[in-house]
Amino acid sequence: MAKRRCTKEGCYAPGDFCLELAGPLHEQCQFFEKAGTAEAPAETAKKSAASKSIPWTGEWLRPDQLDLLTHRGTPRIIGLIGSSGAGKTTYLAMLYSLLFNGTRIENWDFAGSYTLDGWELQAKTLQIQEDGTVRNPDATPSDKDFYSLYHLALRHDGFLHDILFADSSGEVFSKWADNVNDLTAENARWIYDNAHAFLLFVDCEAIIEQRGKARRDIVQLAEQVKRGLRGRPVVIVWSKADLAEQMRENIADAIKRSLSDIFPEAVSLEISNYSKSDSDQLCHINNICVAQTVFNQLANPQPLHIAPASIQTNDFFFLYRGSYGDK
Ligand SMILES: Nc1nc2c(ncn2[C@@H]2O[C@H](COP(=O)(O)OP(=O)(O)OP(=O)(O)O)[C@@H](O)[C@H]2O)c(=O)[nH]1
Ligand SMILES: [Mg+2]
Repeated sequence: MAKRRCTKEGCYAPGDFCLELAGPLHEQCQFFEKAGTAEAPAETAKKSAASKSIPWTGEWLRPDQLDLLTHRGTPRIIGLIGSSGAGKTTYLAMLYSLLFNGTRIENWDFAGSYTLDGWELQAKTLQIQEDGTVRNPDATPSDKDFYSLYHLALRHDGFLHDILFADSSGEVFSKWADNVNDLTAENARWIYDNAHAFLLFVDCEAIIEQRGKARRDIVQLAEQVKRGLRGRPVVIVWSKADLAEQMRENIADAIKRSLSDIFPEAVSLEISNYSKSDSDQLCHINNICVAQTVFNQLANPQPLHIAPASIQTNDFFFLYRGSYGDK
């Protein structure tokens, strides 16, 4: 049977991203050729039965597909937030590559994924090409209705946990940071409203190149994330930390101070996707540590420290503060 292929010039879907839709959803593209796929009726019937019984394709999930998971519990969503080019998608590609190569996340055992094709597609970009270079993932599309949720089923303390990493374009999140009601930032709003935890990416390279502007952008984004956080955990991820030494000390310190004022309890970790040795701290250890930290925080939520509002009443029942108050 002839292999289905794309008619758009220069597009190699399904072997690569769909050029038209700038993603892996080539089946939905008008250029993706259906010709040459004539199948025996029995084969077609078998496939259509399969497509009804298997409602997923292995590609990234969208919010409207989450009922795939909700029948067995509430999936936990981790939102990746950071400026454009901060290394969010590369982080996911590296995380999957490490897991695929047998690295374990302590206490969190891989138990499957509905989005293996999506993970593979990104991880493939990190494989070394014949000329010794790596391609790196393409920029995540910035249209307001583009979603890419990467699924991992993990076994922790005897229970199955469904985790979804919500990736998005940094461009969209920058618009959201300027104006949370921006009509073109719908997906950023969905991620912010629905995520159970966040990875906030701080791009060392942007700090080297843009200095004060990068600081303002990072602080503005962080303050916007803080505004409606409702106690949800945030892990601060200093990405491209292989370049960290080139950051101006005063700017890096100012950013660290601002972030620790905004998120006093957040864990900060430095990561890099460029390893220097076989068990590189920034690459092999810290990339896994980011995932482990946020998973642990999701599994053991911290109590909210909310001060009780002062009650204006003369009723002794409401005014009672426990026996310590008597001393
Ligand atoms: N020096 C260095 N560069 C990196 C590293 N990781 C990624 N990069 C570079 O950063 C670029 C952008 O990375 P992406 O993962 O696409 O960034 P992103 O945050 O997903 O970007 P958007 O999708 O546009 O929001 C890559 O193409 C690489 O060139 C790293 O660890 N070190
Ligand atoms: Mg991206």
